[in-house]
Amino acid sequence: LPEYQDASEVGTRTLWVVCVLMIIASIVFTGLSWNVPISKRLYHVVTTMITIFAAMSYFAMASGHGVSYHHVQVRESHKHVPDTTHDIYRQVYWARYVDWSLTTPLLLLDLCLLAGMNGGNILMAIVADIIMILTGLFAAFGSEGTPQKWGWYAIACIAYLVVIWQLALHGRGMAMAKGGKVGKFFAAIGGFTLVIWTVYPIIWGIADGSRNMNVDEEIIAYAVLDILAKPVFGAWLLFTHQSMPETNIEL
Ligand code: RET
Repeated sequence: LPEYQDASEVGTRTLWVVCVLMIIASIVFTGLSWNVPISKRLYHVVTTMITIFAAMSYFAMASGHGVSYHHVQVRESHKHVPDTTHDIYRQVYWARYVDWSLTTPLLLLDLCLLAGMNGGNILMAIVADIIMILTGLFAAFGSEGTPQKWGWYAIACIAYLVVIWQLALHGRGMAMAKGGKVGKFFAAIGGFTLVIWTVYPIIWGIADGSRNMNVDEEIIAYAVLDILAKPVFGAWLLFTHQSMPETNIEL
């Protein structure tokens, strides 16, 4: 008999809770945007889109549509009868990758605009980020125990290093050049982003990579990260932007 590894009540309830939080954040950010003239709403528009995409993705995952079963491995059923095997299928929430492929470029856009980076560097950071998410998706559906699977993961990690490189080097440099206040704020929110984002590939390696985390634990870990990376990041950015005219942009 095959074994199915899937979310319990706890995992499903967590997905619904995050879905509701993302909707609330979208409403709050929309309200905040009404306090500023339409021509100055770029950060608000970008940040609100991020939580709207996340709400849709969490709705898909919670309602059972953004997920499919992936054949994980064939394992021997009994120690003493080595030729009886059974298949293991594990839920892979592919809707996450749809979400991330849209929202991580938008999160980066927020940071790039804040820093005042130029078009070329912004595009390189965003394209590297899309490569990171898509190769992460290939890794998630890669056949178990094949070198390709970790090969895709390695490519995704290299792409992630390109993203960090763009932001830490060019982003920080440009932000510092805009003046002490913007530079300090960019260093703080960029450092926060760096720490949160770096936990994603670690969770992936434990959950999807080496299967040392069950589906519920995986859902909870990503839930905490997603709340920090989207609503908390967004609120911090928008409130600081509103009280810091130096962060205004001509776009
Ligand atoms: C994957 C696996 C492959 C290796 C790497 C990854 C990085 C993912 C990141 C995700 C960030 C997501 C955010 C979501 C928003 O809420 C795809 C997990 C490097 C950095 C910020």
